[in-house]
Amino acid sequence: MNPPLNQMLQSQIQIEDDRTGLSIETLRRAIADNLFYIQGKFPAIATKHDYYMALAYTVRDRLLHRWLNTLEVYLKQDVKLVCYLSAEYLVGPHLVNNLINLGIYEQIRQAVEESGLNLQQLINTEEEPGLGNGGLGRLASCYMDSLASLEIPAIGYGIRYEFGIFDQEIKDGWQVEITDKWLQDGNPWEIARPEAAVSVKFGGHTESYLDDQGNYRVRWLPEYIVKGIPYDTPILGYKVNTANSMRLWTSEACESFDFQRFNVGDYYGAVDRKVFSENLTKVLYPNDEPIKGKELRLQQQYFFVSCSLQDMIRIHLNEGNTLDNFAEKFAVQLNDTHPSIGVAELMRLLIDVHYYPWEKAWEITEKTFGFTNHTLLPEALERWPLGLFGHLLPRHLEIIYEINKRFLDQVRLKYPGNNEKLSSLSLIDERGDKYVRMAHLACVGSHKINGVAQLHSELLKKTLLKDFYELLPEKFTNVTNGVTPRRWMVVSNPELSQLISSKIGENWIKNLDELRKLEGFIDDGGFRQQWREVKRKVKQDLAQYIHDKLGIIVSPDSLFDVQVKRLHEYKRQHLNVLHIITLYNRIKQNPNLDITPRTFIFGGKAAPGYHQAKLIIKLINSVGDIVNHDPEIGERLKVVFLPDYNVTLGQRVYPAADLSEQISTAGKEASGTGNMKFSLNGALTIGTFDGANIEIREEVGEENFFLFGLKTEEIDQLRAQGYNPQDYYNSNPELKAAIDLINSGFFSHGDGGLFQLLINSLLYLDHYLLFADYQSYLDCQERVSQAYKDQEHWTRMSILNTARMGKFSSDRSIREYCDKIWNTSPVPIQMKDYVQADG
Ligand code: GL2
Repeated sequence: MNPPLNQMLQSQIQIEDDRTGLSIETLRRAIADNLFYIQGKFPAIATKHDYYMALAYTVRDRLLHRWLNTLEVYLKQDVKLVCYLSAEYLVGPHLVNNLINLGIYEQIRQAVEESGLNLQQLINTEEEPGLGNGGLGRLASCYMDSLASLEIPAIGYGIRYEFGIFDQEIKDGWQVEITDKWLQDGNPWEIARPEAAVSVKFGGHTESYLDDQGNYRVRWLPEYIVKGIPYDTPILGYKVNTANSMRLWTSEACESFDFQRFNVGDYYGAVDRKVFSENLTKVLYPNDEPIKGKELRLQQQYFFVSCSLQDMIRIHLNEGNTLDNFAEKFAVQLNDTHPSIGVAELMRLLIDVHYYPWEKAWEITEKTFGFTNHTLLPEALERWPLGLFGHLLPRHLEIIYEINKRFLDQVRLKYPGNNEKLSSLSLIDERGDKYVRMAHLACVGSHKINGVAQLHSELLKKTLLKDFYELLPEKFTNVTNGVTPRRWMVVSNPELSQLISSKIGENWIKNLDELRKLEGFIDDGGFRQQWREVKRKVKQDLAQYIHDKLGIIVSPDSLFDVQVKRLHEYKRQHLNVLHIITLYNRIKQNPNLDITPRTFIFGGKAAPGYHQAKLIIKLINSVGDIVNHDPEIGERLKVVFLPDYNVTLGQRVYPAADLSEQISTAGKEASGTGNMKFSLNGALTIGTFDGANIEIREEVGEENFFLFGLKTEEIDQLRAQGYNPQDYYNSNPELKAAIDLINSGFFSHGDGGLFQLLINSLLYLDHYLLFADYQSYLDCQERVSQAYKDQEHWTRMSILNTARMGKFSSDRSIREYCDKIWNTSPVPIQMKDYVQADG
């Protein structure tokens, strides 16, 4: 009997097509085809970049089936969508991640080789999109990976900065910033959707009117309107069919020219508005944490939030809904205060555009939003001067006043006659110059507020948001951060991933708790040997990279002691430097000293206007110059500053580390996520009782973690007594010697003044308590050195670190967000008509 017609058709469709096929031959042909038809090149004139593009399009075709299928299912089933609003995404390179998530790395490698090329070289050609500063932006990208891998319908909304985080060069030891032109050679991963453009208003004034039914209404008459164009990038989950969207907005002028001006001969005036509008999404602000009230920054925030909320409403209404059930269909997460203007914007859209009564609009708004706080640093709390805010967003200021009025009524009921409470909780700071407090707006307008590690969430309740916690305790929760094991193990450390899979299978990649099974192999000497060999191999690779980039020779047998993260005084890279100088002094005093050879590796960018942070970079490089060239030191100490630390470089560095430096002043690092990446890759941590370090230590066991330094309560006590850094300087000869050596100009060609600002800030203020923690840090480092001498024991500790990192998968974090905050569940995607995900 003949097979039914649809089965016949199905089998015909499954004959390999150039855009979907996964056989090596088809992939090879597709790459050649794209080179010709998309890049317009033939092999003899094609550059590496042309081949990269041809390959990227080949991979993108294979994503598109999953992506469109996913979108279709979301549409048909009218699913609940998580909308992650984030001003930053530190995406990292797409190509290799997509190969891993599609499960076609090996096929592509062979197809590329058969074309006479090298896959690694093509992978290295990709310019990573650096649309974020540090941990906060990288977290957003890990969460996008987990959302897709867990099959949770989601859109990541953000800004398509034309210039992302600057590229860093080091000249004469100083940081030099170079514009990041990531879009210059084209971006094969995104698709523009001009048909989904929206308009965003700015400035002007409001006026009230009565509608046909006699209702009091307000309309906003803006000074100007900017167009937002979405660009979509598919974010594929790991070995599932779900591909969610990252939708980034670009600003454009509504009209290319102002024709009235053009007609009267004012050509330059005519293009002014266009240039002004397009400037809005030109550049990412390069400050990691504290930012000052810059008008353009508020414009950026409002722009992308308004675009995104209008987009959600359009999607919702297109599906035949009314806005009554908006909160049941959209869970909108505010990634820090940057998008918190969304609370006022959703109220505006509901009231002024969709004519909802205040009470109903407020109910929808509060149910829709969740707010994640990412820092306790008071200087990072966004406040906008009232004048600036009202000038740019006059209608939102009115709405915020009304929200505040109603909120303060609630406060009065709870605390009658307590003006202190009213003033501390108010959305408007009126203690001097007036400001709008964005964190307060986010707290009042969200149904849940979370910190990003247990300690941080506890401190939030005790300090920064204490009054809110007392008033609204049920809103507060914690979701400890996590990182995706796909990028931070499978992509970045294929050698270790393969070793692990050879022992416990591949399920750990989707269920990181399975790494616990490695504990069963801890007594297997052969396995420990293999573990060491992998570590040595990746250290050798990094040593080669260091040599190629910087001409410094480092030994892969030395202890790789690594601190990579943004430069910030609270992260205390300079405490690390004090340790290096102390070891240097010890060797100079006792040239035969037997110490564990170490390679100190640093990397990280400083905000361009943050002088102390830039001085710390200069200090690291200056100390390196002396230490690395001192024959008496030899191979015992090397100091390396890796320029332009970014996701791509992180992928090289984490796997090669023996020791992870997580040495922030306790209470200052909200969570940290680098700490998790290191541990996952088998590094041991030297760390303070801060952020997620505490939970990492809890998981890996205190005997497998090097803890030092004052705890938050001890710091509070010390400060209350009156902290005097001079006491430590005067009573600790090694500390004094290290500081004096810097001050003497020894590291700066005799210029004793070069580091004076930095040293004086330690001697006379030491806000981050380096001196108080110095001795404890040194003692702990000594324990590290001793431990490293026993390689068998060190390997056991390393394996246990990896084995016990299950908790720190971003999959676990996302599950918690789904349960505690978003109330969403997975929607598996079946492929129709096309080949299945696993090929
Ligand atoms: C940060 C915190 O400083 C960091 O500790 C945390 O891990 C990340 C992600 O939650 O958020 N806050 C912040 O503003 N930046 C961070 O990295 N930039």
